[in-house]
Amino acid sequence: KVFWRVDSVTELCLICTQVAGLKGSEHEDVWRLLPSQPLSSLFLSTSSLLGLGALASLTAYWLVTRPRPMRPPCDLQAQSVAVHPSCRRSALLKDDLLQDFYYENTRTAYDMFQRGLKISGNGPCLGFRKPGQPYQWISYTEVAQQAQELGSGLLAKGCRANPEQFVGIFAQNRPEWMISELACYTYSMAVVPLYDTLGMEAMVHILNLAEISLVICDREEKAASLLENKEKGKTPKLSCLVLFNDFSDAFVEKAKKCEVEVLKLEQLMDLGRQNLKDPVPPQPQDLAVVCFTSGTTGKPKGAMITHGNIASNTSSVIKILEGSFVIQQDDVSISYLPLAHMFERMIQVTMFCHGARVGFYQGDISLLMDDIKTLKPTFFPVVPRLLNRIYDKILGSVTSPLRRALLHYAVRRKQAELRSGIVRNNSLWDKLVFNRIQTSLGGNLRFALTASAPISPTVLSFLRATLGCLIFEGYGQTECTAGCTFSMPGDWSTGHVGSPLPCAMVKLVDIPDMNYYAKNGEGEICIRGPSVFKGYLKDPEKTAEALDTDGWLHSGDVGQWLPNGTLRIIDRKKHIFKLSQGEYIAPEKIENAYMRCVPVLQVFVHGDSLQSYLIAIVVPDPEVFVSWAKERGFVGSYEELCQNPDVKSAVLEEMKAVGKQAGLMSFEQVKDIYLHPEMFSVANGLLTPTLKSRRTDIRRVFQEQISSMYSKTAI
Ligand SMILES: *[C@@H]1O[C@H](CO)[C@@H](O)[C@H](O)[C@H]1NC(C)=O
Ligand SMILES: *[C@@H]1O[C@H](CO)[C@@H](O)[C@H](O)[C@H]1NC(C)=O
Ligand SMILES: CC(=O)N[C@H]1CO[C@H](CO)[C@@H](O)[C@@H]1O
Repeated sequence: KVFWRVDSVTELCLICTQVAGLKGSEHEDVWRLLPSQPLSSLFLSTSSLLGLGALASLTAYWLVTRPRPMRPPCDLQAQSVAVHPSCRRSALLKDDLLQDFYYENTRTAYDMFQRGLKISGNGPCLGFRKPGQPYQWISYTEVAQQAQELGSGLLAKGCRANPEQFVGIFAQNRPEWMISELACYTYSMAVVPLYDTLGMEAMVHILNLAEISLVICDREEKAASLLENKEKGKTPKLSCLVLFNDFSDAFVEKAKKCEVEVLKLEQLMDLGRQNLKDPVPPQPQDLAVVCFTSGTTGKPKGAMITHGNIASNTSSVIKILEGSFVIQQDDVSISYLPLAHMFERMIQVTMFCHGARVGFYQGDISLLMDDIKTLKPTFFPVVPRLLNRIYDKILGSVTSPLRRALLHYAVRRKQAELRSGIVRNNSLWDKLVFNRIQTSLGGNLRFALTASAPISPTVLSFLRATLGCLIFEGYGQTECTAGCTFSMPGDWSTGHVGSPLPCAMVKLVDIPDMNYYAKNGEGEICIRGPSVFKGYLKDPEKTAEALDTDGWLHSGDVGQWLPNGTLRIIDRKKHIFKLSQGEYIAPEKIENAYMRCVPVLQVFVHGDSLQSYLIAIVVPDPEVFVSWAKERGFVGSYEELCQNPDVKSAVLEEMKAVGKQAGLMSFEQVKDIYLHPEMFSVANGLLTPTLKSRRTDIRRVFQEQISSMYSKTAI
């Protein structure tokens, strides 16, 4: 509980009404003023706040800002409906028929842009800015016009107007990216996004696999890296590079030597203008994007996403939001998440479909906050990593104990409101405490969407309170066009990823190895429906691994149905997970490396996507541990040694040395261990009959040790 002492109720009201009327930096002064108020004791709580309503000024204020709870589109205790015992669909659907599209005339990504073009009345579409300047906008008509010209230019350069024609795009997010993509859609061509983190080897593989002859790049450096491979004869098909930016004569010369033509985007558009062709719109079953994902091992796989996949996913989201959040023409979204991934693309398509605007960041993530402040977006697509940063920053900026106490108190009050379905940014607490935070995000935010990795419930619920806007969480993967579940408007509880989107059927499948059974409501998450992809490009083997013969996509994630029909992600089938900074970890590989360490008999490496480092539970080898310790000057019984922190450090050092020898990366090394004196065995339920670790059970048994290792922050 937080105590905030002031002289009397009247005085408190005066302060409150005054603070509520203040803006921005003026709050600073109030903060300085508050602690010096004469202090007697008054306990500020809900009841005393309600008591304030008696005062005329506050009553008036309250009447104006009286919060209205949001009506959820379905019963929040029954968010999905069972089709079969382990298979569920959205409660928003009338029957088991899944949703393909929302607006009758928008069944492809191309249609969706055309709809925006029609309803926007030539409104602004794509925005960009130079450092320190306001945003400039390209209108819908201009975008459509330029796309048609660019597309005609591609045709003039020998591209064919059909979905087997792949065009590479290798650039940061900017208006030209969208125009290039739309140019492809206008003539039924498919886009293949390339991005740096794939690595050159993977990119060469992609260019050859998709037989790409033309790549659109933003800068000379990127084009030059592609050219190098052509020079070495690795990408024989590559014959044309189109650049957004200016480039050097030397580059053109070099390209000419290896028979690659270099063009500026405008040149290609000019060419198209002179040879303008009528659009050849795609069909829903046509490929729109081949999205290559880099796995932990092996070659990248190209997920084939059709126009129908895109239309169904976006439509589902529009459907879920129809009661609470309708995207309007004056909505603005900020584009900074890589367009090479489906998440960002889906968001843009949704914005276009409603004639709304998309503003691009300057291309420098360190300037993102400045871009956001200038753009004042209403819609903020975001990933957990960034939300964590915002959370840390807010907490870090509040240093005085009084302010910190007030912040936490205010957050709790807002969270209580959220539980009753009220989402607002104009409560007393918003004006008093959260105003500066909201202004730093432009002050216009209505809606944020987080996806791509799980978010910590603490952070999510804290930000829902402080930002005062809707924050949804989605779960999915590229192979089902980004999304398969989504949080239901009005359900502000955390710890789950919502219920199935109207375009997806979700079922759980037994994983006997890991002790997950569908009859207990647990198992591998499988998805079927119009948003599920067609397969991996020219890779029947990988496709068969992901898609079974009945069309179910096997996600590799382990889920659990909650009683209210929402889904919780509880594990990974293949024991591969991501750390919070995005590095993939295969714990079994690391365990095998540590097993070579003399004092170690068994080891269980743990980490998850909310943590940035790994820890381990280690069972020392009873046969050698005591003598090993003695050599290093530690005496005691096996059990005693396990409890000795210095021995623990010695074991950890030894493990790190062995890990380094085995070639572990620094993020793969554990940062702390717990020495456990009892072996994992089949009898105590920690090993499977085939002597593999029962990872979930080990995690459960050592819950306490694991959280205590993570709570030591000084690592
Ligand atoms: C509060 O939310 C509304 C829309 O719900 C928005 O128009 C307004 O700008 C927001 N204000 C702040 C300070 O975020
Ligand atoms: C749904 O169930 C989960 C787990 O039981 C719970 O945490 C969550 O609060 C529930 N949601 C609602 C809206 O009751
Ligand atoms: C347009 C849009 O919002 N698409 C969504 C598809 O589904 C995923 C997961 O639910 C969302 O994250 C995407 O935003």
